[in-house]
Amino acid sequence: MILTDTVEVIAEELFTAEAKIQEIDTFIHRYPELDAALAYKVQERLIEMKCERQKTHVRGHKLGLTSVAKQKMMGVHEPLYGVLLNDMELDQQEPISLQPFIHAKIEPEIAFVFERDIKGPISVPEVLAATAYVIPAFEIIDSRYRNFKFTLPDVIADNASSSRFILGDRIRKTDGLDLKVTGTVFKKNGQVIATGTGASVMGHPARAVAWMVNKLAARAQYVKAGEVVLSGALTEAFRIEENDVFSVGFDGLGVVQAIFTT
Ligand code: 0L1
Ligand code: MG
Repeated sequence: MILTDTVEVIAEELFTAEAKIQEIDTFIHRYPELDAALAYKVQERLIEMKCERQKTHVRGHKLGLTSVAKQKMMGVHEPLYGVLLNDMELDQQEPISLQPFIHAKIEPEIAFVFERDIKGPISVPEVLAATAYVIPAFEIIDSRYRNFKFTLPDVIADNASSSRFILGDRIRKTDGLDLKVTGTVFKKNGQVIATGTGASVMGHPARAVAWMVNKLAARAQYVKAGEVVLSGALTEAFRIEENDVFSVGFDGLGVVQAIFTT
């Protein structure tokens, strides 16, 4: 099979798995040629399919596997990135049904919005200088793969397990903020389940953003002014169960909540 067919077949199966809410087997055994570079092509095709068929559009980008702990767990040495679409954004005031998810998890992240287009090569100070504001956020991840288990190329193809995201209603300029020491307290049903700091995201959330923008540049892509970038989780992700209420507070940034139903 030629590579363009491989890209089309994998993207189609991932699209269908999500649409039908069905977990599927990973692709790496069926397509041993699936490396990270080919997987990003699958991801790009999957995003095109979603934009065409769901009448949605690109809202931003996300990073994943940004903590050393998660990279070790996966046996990889670098993070990965994916695309956020308009129809993935949820409102923190609206109860969220679990029906569209296969086996969703939730994690706290710092979202960036930029006042101008940012293109690689870019440094961490340049990312911060271009930042219009940061926002407390939740990412809901949901792998299309059986038991949430995959290799790196598989999960890159699956748009980095993206599913939904929720932004808080307070925005903050980064002046006077040191995001690497920004602490977070993550609660489930009123009980603290995890704490973390910005440093767990590649030493500094803006370093994660710079890493992604530099990778995007190698594919002639960039982050546009006004797009949202989820910079990576400050704690581990937790499985979401019926009627769970999650909240997370970030020092100096504010809070965000996620209310689930059945
Ligand atoms: O946003 C994330 O960190 C998820 C990246 C993909 C790996 C996973 O699903 O845990
Ligand atoms: Mg994430």
